[in-house]
Amino acid sequence: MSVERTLCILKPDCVRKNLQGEVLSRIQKAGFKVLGLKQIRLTKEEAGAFYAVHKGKPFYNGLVEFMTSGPCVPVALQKENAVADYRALIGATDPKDAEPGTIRKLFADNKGENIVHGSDSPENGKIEVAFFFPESELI
Ligand code: DAT
Ligand code: MG
Repeated sequence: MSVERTLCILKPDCVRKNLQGEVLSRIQKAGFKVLGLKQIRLTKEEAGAFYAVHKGKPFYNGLVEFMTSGPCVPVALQKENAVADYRALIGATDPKDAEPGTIRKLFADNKGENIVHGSDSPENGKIEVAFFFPESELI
């Protein structure tokens, strides 16, 4: 196992529900180190670019709409085996399919509004952290 970076985004539903601290606390208790964190409001262009891999899918426009609907909180995380461990902690994309005790099972309303983002590979973890944080903002 090696030290990896993974990008968490506390999505607009998480911020609207005032769950930023609750969710981040669970992430920190699971051993993740917070390298960087900020609250931003994504533009349509930024959200579209971040989710470019999903362009053309039926949920793409709704996803961009949701991600720009209010502020969100990107969090750069680091840990041994961060990508897989973080995905296990948040649970499946659809909270209906998520394991009991996972962040999405506990807090998400549906597949579209699912509280948190997580990177899907160590390579994408690096790329997605860099999407939001210049190296100078990572400590
Ligand atoms: P994940 O966020 O678990 O990596 P993903 O990469 O497949 O899931 O999709 C990115 C986001 O897009 C997901 O968090 C919520 C939204 N999404 C995916 N599939 C969807 C669907 N069938 N209906 C509505 N939203 C969906
Ligand atoms: Mg994904």
